[in-house]
This record gives sequence, structure tokens and C-alpha cells, in this order.
Amino acid sequence: PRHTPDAPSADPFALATALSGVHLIGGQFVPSRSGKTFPVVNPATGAEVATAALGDAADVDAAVQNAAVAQKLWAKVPARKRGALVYQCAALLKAHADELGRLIALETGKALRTESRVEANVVADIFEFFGGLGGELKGESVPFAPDVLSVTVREPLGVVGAIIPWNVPMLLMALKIAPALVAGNAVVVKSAEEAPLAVLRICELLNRILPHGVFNMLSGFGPDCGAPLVEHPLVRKVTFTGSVETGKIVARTAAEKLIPLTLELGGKSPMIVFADCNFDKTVAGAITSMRFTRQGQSCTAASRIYVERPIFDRFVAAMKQAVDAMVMGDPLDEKTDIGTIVSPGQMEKVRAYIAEGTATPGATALTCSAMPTDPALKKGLFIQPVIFTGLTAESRLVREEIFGPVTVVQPFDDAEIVLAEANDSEYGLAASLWTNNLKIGLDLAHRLEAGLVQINQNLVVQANLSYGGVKSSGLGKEASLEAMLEHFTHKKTIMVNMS
Ligand code: TXE
Repeated sequence: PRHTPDAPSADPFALATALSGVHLIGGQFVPSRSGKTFPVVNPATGAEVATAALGDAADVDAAVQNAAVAQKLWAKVPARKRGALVYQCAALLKAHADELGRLIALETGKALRTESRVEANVVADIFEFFGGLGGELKGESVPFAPDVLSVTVREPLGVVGAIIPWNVPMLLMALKIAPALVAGNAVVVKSAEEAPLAVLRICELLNRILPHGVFNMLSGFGPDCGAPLVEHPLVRKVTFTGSVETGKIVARTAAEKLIPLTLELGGKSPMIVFADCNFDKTVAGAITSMRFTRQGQSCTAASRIYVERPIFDRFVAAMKQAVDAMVMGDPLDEKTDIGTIVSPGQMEKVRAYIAEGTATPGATALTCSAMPTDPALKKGLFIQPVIFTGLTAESRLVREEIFGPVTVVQPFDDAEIVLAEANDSEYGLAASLWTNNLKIGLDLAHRLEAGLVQINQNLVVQANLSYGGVKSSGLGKEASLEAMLEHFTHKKTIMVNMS
């Protein structure tokens, strides 16, 4: 029995309490087999707002076994009917978007107006898009011989293990489970330890529409709950978003089992600004591309900005002025532009990079925006955004993913040299180019090593556009029809000899 409201709740604190201490397994909200929980903390105050069930291998086994049984029945539901049910979920998610936004703001510290509510609306959109694609799970008739009928059909993979991070957990979960379900798979999701609540609420909503057991949600830590999920013999596909380091661990296990894998592993995305750009739009684009509103905790954050020398000084000054005007404060306050860092561990990581950059000879650190003054937020994980100049290509701040409100701006004189610098990275997730010369823009867009290149804009992930990186940024694609077909089904050939 649950004590969560059917109607959308305006009080994220009450909802967090009501969602405490359970996994969702086989349509039932159950505590961990061990009975253990862990705290969920509001990063804006340091206060515990809920507990989450602490999952381990026993919970994983229960969830996967349930999913395996449900999947057999779910695969027999006609594909368009599966899609129609997923489409129906979109309406319910839309009705709860504001509530989900508040809940994710509470547990991750992402500002409600600029980030959290936006994410909640994208989630509904993803369910709507994939819900309409049931009819696209079709095969081909292949010419072979006059008396042989040769066709291909798309079949589900079975139980999918989905592991998600904390930065945009609702969106990343939706990109995984909506196409997996429409394709006829069952899913077991392992939420991120920092953000187990909003995704659990989503599952609770889905559980009102979809057959019990086709999706299951476990909370817990990586080695104790994520690893057994990847290792479970009945899990036939893994889809993971997180760090490169953990992605490699997951990939090793998937290789041992010889199962397909999708990985989305972050980035160090270059933004290249030419002097002929629309100056004001490009400055605004730099602020949104860097996702200062999410404290830079974004895999596509424009954390390396290259600006053509004639406008370099003016551009850096305008960026600083724009970030200074942003309000850092309580994530749940509608006036807030910038919320908090997600966890003390992440805070330490970001501070270490800032200290290293500040101590680098020749570097300048422009600290922006003002710390919140509200005494209730004095334990909050706030970091003032920093714009670095004067760092060289060898600096760790230019090479490594910081996942914090830190960007490095460098001048350039030559398009070929800046292209080489942009490509000189282990990552290849996203890039953007800002110029009114489309000839140069398109030429560089083709030669940038990235899964996504945008010219004169920087939009967030779209349900119908393929998304995913090259190099260490990942394997395979998410979003789009192609992702559903290529990553959540296999193509079976059936031949009938009619002679
Ligand atoms: O990542 P982890 P963390 C990057 C970003 C960030 C860094 C560390 O640079 O600073 O990673 O973040 C689960 N088997 N990104 O520690 O560890 C874990 O419980 C199976 C970029 O949060 O990769 C969580 O659910 N699962 C990224 C998920 O993996 C395991 C988003 C991600 O955690 C596991 C997040 C294991 N052995 C961080 N160990 C992006 N691509 O946007 C952990 N997990």
C-alpha cells in the first residue's frame, strides 16, 4: 500500500516522505530484502528529506525475475497497443509535470524554473513520441527465390537493465524505458543514489497504466545494486549513462556476457565562436550551452569556449556580466536561476579543479554571480560559477570533464587550428559553432569529432533526434526511431520454402 496522492502534489517534502524506503518490483512497492535504507538529502540545506530502499543482489534478482515473466506476456501485446499505453502515460506525466519538477529540484538542487520543470515536460514529450512508434516495428520482405518467402521481423531483446545518473535522471530514464517498452521489452531501472525519488514517482504513475512487472525500479549504490543488475543472466541488454570509468566496468561485464550495450558517458564539448557571429545571441548561447543554471552538471556543457581573437575580450566581459546577473538561491524558489551542486563529493571534485586552475601561472579566474544570503541555505552546496582564461591546452581543466560551473575561454586566430584543438579530446559528445558564414560552419560541422554539432543554437535533447557520442563519450544512440529499432530489438530472418 502506498500513501502517495493520486492527484499532483504541490508539496515536494510531503511527497518525498511518502515515497520513502521502497523499490517497485512486479508492480508492488516493497522495502529492500535486507530492510536497509539510505538517506536522501536536500543539497540546498543539507537536511534529510526522505530515505530510499538500499538495493542489493537479492532485490536485483527479484526485480529481474518479475520482469522476465512480465516480458513474455508484454511481447504478445500488439505493438501498436503497447505504444498506445505508453502514449497514455505521456498525458499523466504531463499532468504531473510541475510536481515532478519540484521533486527533482528538491533532491538534486536544480532550479525549478530554469531546469527542473523543463526536464519534467521533456519526459512527457519523450513518452508521447515513442508511444506513437508502435507501428514502426516492422520488417522487410527480401527477394530470395521464387518459391521461398523470406522476411525479417523485429523482436524484443528480453529484460533490459537501465542504469541512470543524477543530473537529468527523469529525462535519461525516459529515453531508455519508453522505447524499450514500446519494442516489447521489460525494464529494470537502477536509479542514481543521489536522486531516487522523482524517478520512483514516475514509475508509480506508469504503474497505474502499464501491466505490472514490465518496468521495475531499484534504488541503491553502484557496486552493490548496479553491478548485479548488469551481471544478472536474465538481463539481455544494458543501457547506461554515467562516467567513463563506470561505463568501462559495465562494458567489461556486458562483453563477458556477450550482450548488447548502449553507453552515454559525458563530454568536454567545444563551442567555437567566430567574430562575425550575432554577438548578443552568442553570449546568451554560451550561458545556456554551459548550463550554468544546472551548475554545469551537464554532459553537453560548453566547457571549452574558443572565441576568435578580435572579439575575445568583449565576449568574456559580456559573459561575466550575464552570469553576474543570474540569481543563485533556493532551487524551489521561482526567482532562482542557478541551484546547487548535487552532492558533497561532486562539490569537492569541482572545488579541486577551481583551486588547480586558480593556482596555474598565467590563468585568470573570473568568479561570477553572488552566493545566496538566506541563512536557511548556509549549508547548501552552492558554488559561484567561474570563467577561466589564460589556461593552455595541456591544463586538466581544458581536458577533463569537470561537471561543475566552470568553463574555460580561449582565443583563436585560425579556423584550422581551432578545429584541431576542438578535436584534441578523448570526448566527442557535442559541439557548437557560432558564425554567419555557413560555408565555414558546415565545413567545420562535418569535421568536428562529435555526435551532435549545432550551428547558431544549442538545444537540449529532442525525442526524435538521434543522440549519442563518439570516442570516450559513448557507444550507440539514444532518442529517435533508429535508437528504438537498433538498440531495443533484434532483427530475425524467417524463411518459408513453399516448393
Ligand atoms: O558517476 P557513476 P557519478 C560524470 C561526471 C561526474 C562523474 C562521477 O563527470 O562528475 O561522472 O559521477 C551507477 N556497476 N558523469 O559518480 O559512478 C551509479 O550508482 C553498475 C557524466 O555519479 O558513473 C549511478 O546510478 N552501475 C554523466 C550511475 O552508475 C554502477 C552523468 C552513474 O554513476 C557502478 C553522471 C557499477 N560498478 C556523471 N558504479 C553523463 N554522461 O552525463 C556506479 N554505478
